[in-house]
Amino acid sequence: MRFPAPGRLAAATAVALAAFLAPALPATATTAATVAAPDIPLANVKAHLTQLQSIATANGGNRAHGRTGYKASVDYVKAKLDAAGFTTTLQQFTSGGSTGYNLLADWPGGDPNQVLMSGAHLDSVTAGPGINDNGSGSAAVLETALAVSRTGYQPTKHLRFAWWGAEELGLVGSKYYVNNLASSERSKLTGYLNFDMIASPNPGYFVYDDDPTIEKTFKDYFATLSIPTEIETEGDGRSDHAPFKSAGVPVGGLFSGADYIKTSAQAQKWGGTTGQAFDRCYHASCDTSANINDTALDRNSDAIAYAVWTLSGGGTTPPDGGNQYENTTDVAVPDAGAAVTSAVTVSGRTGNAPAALQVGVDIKHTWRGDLVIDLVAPDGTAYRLKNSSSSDSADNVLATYTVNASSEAANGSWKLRVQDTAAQDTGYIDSWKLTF
Ligand code: DTR
Ligand code: CA
Ligand code: ZN
Ligand code: ZN
Repeated sequence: MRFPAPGRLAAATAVALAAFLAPALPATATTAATVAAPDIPLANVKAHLTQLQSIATANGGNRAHGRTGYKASVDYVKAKLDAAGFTTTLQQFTSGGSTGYNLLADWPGGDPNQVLMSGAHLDSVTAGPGINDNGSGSAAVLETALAVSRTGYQPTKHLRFAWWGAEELGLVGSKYYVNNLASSERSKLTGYLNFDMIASPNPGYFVYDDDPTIEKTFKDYFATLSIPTEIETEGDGRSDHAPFKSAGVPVGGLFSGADYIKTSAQAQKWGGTTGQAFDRCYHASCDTSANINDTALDRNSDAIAYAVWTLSGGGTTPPDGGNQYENTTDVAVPDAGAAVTSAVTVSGRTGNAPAALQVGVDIKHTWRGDLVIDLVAPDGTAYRLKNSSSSDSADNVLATYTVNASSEAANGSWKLRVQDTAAQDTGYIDSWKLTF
């Protein structure tokens, strides 16, 4: 440091400076041919449905395109995904004079040239809250995505999840997405899995028969439960898989039935009521939280997870007790400029971070007194690791700081934030890591 930026001088504060950076033990992940899919907790899926019901109730009774209830639904789902370490994108479009939103969520990692997508439309009709149509699909896809994060799943393929807008107006959101996807990006899609109405109160177990591999994957799952399935025969074009199929993407999905009537033969194999619609509240105001069959919701949610894990091509999960998360990408620190950050995604852990979270920092920088360093937790809380100092003229910061992060959820995107507060000396973040 030669000329401190005005007002930047600060006395060093006492920060627990630990010993030297522990020798980095390579975090060897357990590599398996195929990692088993986790069970999707029904209670978690229903909790999302409860939230969507509350949102509808607070917004005129629906979650329809162009209404406040839809954007509130998007905000709810997005917040969950951001906190779980997904890279989310809101894609806007216009339909019927109103702004619509598609929500995309990418799970960092995997082969970018092989993308497996799973999706559900998040909008309801204006007549009601749309809890089965299609809160059920939306909640199950959300909880599957959260399970990917919770388990720290690192699939061979890249995973992308989607929540579509304005499906009820004619697949508007999904059509917009596919039509605006560059052909080079479209060709990377190895499959699109669609889930629209998967918890109908008088349920059937229908599997889309568009792509044979995807169809078999779902049928194999239901065979493990000894549940016979039928081919979804209401014809293509009835939901958001249609634009993907038209674009040549392999598609599949699950469906528990809408306004068609359950036959006696179907009631024989699935239970329920002969001569009654699979969902008597289809597109009606009674499509509320009470309009859900829990068994169908649970089975279909688990089937979604099974398909996502199976079709994402093997993968790894962190070793039991895996406790190190590192980012070794160099990040330049602008001289006397804005702060920069480097992130690590923590996943697969339960509960909060420890009271003695170890933060290993390796920054190459002349006159390290210029630097202010913070750890930023997934919820945005900043923990000061190092203050600037007008007297610390030594070079480089190679240290491990101990932070009491016990009030922070462990999973999510943690960031190291570094700012050079004085002119003339420069450097970069070489690497940093968290040890739980
Ligand atoms: N169009 C969907 C419901 C629906 C009706 N038939 C099928 C077949 C396959 C998937 C979905 C549907 C809706 O109203 O959102
Ligand atoms: Ca389950
Ligand atoms: Zn519908
Ligand atoms: Zn639907």
